Amino acid sequence: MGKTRELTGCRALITGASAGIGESIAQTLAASGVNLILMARREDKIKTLAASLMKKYSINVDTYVADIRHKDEVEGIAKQIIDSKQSLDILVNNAGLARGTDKLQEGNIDDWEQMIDTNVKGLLYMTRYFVPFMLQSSSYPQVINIGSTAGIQAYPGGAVYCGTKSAVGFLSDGLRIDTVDTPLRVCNIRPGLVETEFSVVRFKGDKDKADNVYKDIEPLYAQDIADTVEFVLTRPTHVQITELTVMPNCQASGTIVHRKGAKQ
Ligand code: 8X3
Repeated sequence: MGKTRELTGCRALITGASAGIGESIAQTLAASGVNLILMARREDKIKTLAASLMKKYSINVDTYVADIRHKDEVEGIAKQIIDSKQSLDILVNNAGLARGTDKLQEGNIDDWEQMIDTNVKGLLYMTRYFVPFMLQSSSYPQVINIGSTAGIQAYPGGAVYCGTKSAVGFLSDGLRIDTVDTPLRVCNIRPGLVETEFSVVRFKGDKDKADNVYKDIEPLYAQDIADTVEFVLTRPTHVQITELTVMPNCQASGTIVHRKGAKQ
């Protein structure tokens, strides 16, 4: 029987750490004594979060402002982190977004590019620039990619978002295959409906439309996904959870959701 993996003293990099699932993961890992590197576009948010986590948990937290769509920014940050000569044990590729619900044949190309550049290319840049360093610096490295139930089954108006999240699944599998002769563990966590800024971003600030997504249901909360991440990370090191789908109890698949008062 293997021992639960101890996280205290590990170092984790989280993208999209300024809010929602990323922020909850940062809070949860900090409470387990993990030193953090927070990456996001919003400097004020990650700086405030870092200050509060350092004070509350006596851990080290570094912050880097970056848009992972920009390869040079990711490369520059990787250089600084590698030069710091501290290990990197955990990479949480959490940054991602959905934009719009247009039919594919009428879709907004700028929206497509933003989703593909962040959810797929940004994740690839992070993987390319950080995984070799993790393999070299950590005894038990782990990559967690935040995918989605949208990557299992397409839904109306979600073709490109679903396509990007389906790509996250295959990129997770590909990385696991290409590093099978190393200690790296790779997990694709696929959340269903989680109430965060996700829908406000998708509907470009239209709060009413966003609220409708979670109307008459109890969705998941960001903390539920952070708890899942912690569960995956703390399995004994010979155990690799390759993918995990987490939905609220009212959801049965990407498209089947029971709303209070509705007839099935
Ligand atoms: C988010 C899940 O169903 O809102 O990745 O697309 S869904």
